Amino acid sequence: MNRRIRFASTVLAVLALVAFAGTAVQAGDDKEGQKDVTLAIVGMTCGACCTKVETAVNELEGVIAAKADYKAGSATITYVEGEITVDQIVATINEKTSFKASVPKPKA
Ligand code: 9UX
Repeated sequence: MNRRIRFASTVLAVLALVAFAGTAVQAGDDKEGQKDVTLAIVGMTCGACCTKVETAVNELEGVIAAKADYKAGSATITYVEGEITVDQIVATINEKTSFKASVPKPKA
């Protein structure tokens, strides 16, 4: 009986640890060094324009996701800080596409 209770509590402790570790890793993946930036993009007029911008940016090391919006004239890019800079992303759009990207104005 005693052995059985000890075994059961060990199993519970291991399960709790695994669950906790899993949560910690997920939170780290979501947050550590990851940032979003919304750039102003001039010249996009259709969905294919958006795809051109997204494709150019997604090819970069350190970029996790890119979503352009031609109606808003912007693109939101998720990137890893330390792997790429916002200036490098802007430069890539300006060099690899026919659209004009610029860094957003700093918040007041
Ligand atoms: Mo079509 Mo968007 O040429 O430029 S991709 S309007």
